[in-house]
Amino acid sequence: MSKRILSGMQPTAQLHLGNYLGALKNWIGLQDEPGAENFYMVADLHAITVPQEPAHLRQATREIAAAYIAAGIDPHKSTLFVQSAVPAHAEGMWLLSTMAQMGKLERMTQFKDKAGKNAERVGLGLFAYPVLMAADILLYKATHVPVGEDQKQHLELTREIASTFNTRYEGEYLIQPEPMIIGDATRVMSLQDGSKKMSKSDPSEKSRINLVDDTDTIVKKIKKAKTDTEPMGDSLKSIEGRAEVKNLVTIYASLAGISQEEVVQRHAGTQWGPFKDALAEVVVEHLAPITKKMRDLLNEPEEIDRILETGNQRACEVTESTLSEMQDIMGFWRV
Ligand code: AQP
Repeated sequence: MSKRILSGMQPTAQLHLGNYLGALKNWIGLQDEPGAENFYMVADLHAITVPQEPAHLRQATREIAAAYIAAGIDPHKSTLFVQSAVPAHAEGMWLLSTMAQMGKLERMTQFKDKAGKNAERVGLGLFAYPVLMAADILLYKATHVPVGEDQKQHLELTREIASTFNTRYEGEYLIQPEPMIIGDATRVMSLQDGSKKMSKSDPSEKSRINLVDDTDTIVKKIKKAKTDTEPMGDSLKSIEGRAEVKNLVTIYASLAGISQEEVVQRHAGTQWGPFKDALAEVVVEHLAPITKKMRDLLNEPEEIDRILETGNQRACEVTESTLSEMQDIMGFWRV
């Protein structure tokens, strides 16, 4: 059976270096896997599980599509679409929600983290998020889903929901997707706190490098990045337990395409000023072409919209076929 790959990001804010190194950069290579069909969505229905300002959501949706294309998602190779423009996602979610157990949803660590002490007051959407994710995946009969560690639990739930559907209706209708753990996916931490992941929703702008940041901003943010008082060590072992230092080494290695050990050895004993200068150079060199392409695309929003429109149509074709198959199987009335 051929591979179908599906993934997406939420337009909650602009994409940052963590989104790029942890996900987007890895999607680019997947487009050339022989026989693989790739779908990449802007997950705006997921974004509204926390309140969004409408004009901001609309703009962020375009910006994320621009970031995908600028980073190398090729609309000739992949289907690039907006989740809310494909009605089957919301409809499929309802059908699947009847097969998702409350107890399992309650155990999702992302829900517990995001709801915090406010679990009684958060919206149903945040609780049901993994069921929408299951619909996203199962409607495309996706075989592989590139996920970070944090999404593995949700993907396991998707597999269980597919299995419940198949058992209840006695057939192998829905495909149980495999997680695709990308070998060199990088977890990038906040520039201000090495124990927290770099995140769109971190209130501190200094904590992250956005893909749209200009050279000056990148240099300033890296200069202000937290380190410690010791200079660079001389081996990876010597920087163990130094979360902020390890994070800067990780970013350097991922963007320069060399090992972390090599980064440490090249800069052994270096003070943080010169190391940060070298790191800023690597970051700017890698991101500048992407940022430029993103800006060019955003100056031509009709081109982005045209690409999305084509992708939305393809996504509708695929999902409507699965949805009507599910509806028939479940016994919905048809003329
Ligand atoms: N710091 C990170 N390091 C590596 N990978 C990361 N991802 C996110 N942050 C890092 C990966 O990016 C993809 C986008 O996921 P998302 O848009 O669904 O949201 P998220 O994972 O919740 O990312 P953010 O940036 O932290 O957004 P907010 O603040 O809105 O929640 C995923 O593949 C994720 O693993």
